[in-house]
Amino acid sequence: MAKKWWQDKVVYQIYPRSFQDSNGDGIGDLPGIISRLDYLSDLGIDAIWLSPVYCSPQDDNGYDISDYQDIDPMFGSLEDMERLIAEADKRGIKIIMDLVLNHSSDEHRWFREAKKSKDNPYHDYYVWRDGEEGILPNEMRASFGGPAWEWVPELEQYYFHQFSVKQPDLNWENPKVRQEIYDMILWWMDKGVGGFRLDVIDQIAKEPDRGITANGPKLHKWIQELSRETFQKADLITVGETWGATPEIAKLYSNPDGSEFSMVFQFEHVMLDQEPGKEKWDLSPLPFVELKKNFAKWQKELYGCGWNSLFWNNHDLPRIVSRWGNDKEYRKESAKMLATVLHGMQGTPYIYQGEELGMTNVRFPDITHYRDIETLHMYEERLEAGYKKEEILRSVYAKGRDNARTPMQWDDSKNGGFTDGTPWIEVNPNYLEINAKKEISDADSIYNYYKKLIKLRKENMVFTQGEFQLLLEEDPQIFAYTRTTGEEMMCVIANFTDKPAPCRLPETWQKKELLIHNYNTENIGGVLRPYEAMIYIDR
Ligand code: TEU
Ligand code: CA
Repeated sequence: MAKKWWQDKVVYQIYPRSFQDSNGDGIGDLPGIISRLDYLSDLGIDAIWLSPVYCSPQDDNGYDISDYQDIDPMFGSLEDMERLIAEADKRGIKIIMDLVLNHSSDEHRWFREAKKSKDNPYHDYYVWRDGEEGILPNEMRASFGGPAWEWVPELEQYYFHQFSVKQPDLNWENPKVRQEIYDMILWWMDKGVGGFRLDVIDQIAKEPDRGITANGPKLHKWIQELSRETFQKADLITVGETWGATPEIAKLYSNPDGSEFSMVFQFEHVMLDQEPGKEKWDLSPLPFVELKKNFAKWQKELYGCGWNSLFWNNHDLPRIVSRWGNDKEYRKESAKMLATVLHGMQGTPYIYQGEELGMTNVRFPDITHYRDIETLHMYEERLEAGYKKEEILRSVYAKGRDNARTPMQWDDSKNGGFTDGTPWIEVNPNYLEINAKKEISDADSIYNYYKKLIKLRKENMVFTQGEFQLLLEEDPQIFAYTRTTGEEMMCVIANFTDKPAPCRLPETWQKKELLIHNYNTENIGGVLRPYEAMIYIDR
């Protein structure tokens, strides 16, 4: 498979409202991001995936867009966006915009028109069903609670929404909708954006009458049209968000012929600590051996015929160091170990803001401190269903999306240097201990470890090209694998637990060059210390 320009790049995700506030209103903004570009450039990343900054009533923090071609005043202006693209470009950093194409906001002009009458030219931009009040077209449920159908009395029709009531689904069956979308994307491409992340793109081809949400029959036909009409006109980096992807499907999405996307986010590993048929809030432990086998499956199946994205975190997921690491006595070791294991694999690594600092989950004392629509709905639902408050909070502490959304911790000044005003969501009180300023100045920090991993990827082809082989498959503590090209071989070895781990690896590796190691003192053969991780290379 011919190498693509983006294959050795590293992407950093910014959740704009929580990154850096510049004007004291407590909400992060574009000028704030611009002021932190040097920080990102120093880290060594190549692209920024920017969560949505378009005009939005913010029902779902910008994933409900009311104007795709303007910036919400809360975040700045179109000029600020152009300046961000230009300033990032000066530092060799591309901007990846977040496209939410499955739904718009109910405050989008299209939807306001659509609601006026059945023969309004925009009516067919959305998904409607005739009906009777109180008798839903079917049983389908929306992601953020309640039915997926909302009654509009003036039209005597229901509209379909897979997410909140304020996120009506767009009707991709309508060629006019698709054309509007392509024109809008071309307009952004013209502004010099370097790529796109496509929100819940596997749900655009829904067929509600058949209960189909993800992976509808027309999905790939439409994605290929979308790609042909837009991305392929420039050499962009594109990544689809696809909760329903299997390796089989991901090979289509990331076909090296470029007919769909560069790659997709797949979520199988993220769902391993959730039992089938249960919700993510019903906590269950991570089956570690399954995790290894799952990664190995994706690494093997996409090798040479697709491309993986590598991530532990995003704005919807809890902080990885709290989730599968240890955010107490081994925060530093486990954060570095998790980074090692992920960055050693084949694919494009995504770092979520604060991950490089080892930022942790947050535990607010009660629900009034939380902001996320998903968490708030779930809380109400579970209270009604008879759960105890403490029990629900335990789920929120483990899985709530606000864990990832507390403000970026820049230094030990008020609000962690995020804002002079009152932050829209409270800063994690551990900012005195965990912050960028401290991390940058400590040579042994998590930040500097990430920096080194990013650099290693650029310097050693085996990171991007090597073939993956899982070692010690059934070992209950150790995650180990090799990556091999014709010239080089590297070996990633990690203890995933807080207990010493006897390591039955060929000792010869220990005589090879050590690329990176999360402990300062040499490993004494035979046993890995808690969360100990390293990468050896044989040239
Ligand atoms: O997320 C897709 C999605 O399905 C999420 O609702 C996910 O299931 C949930 O967060 C896991 O608990 C995307 C965006 O990343 C998310 O922020 C949006 O809320 C959602 O789409 C709707 O646009
Ligand atoms: Ca602001």
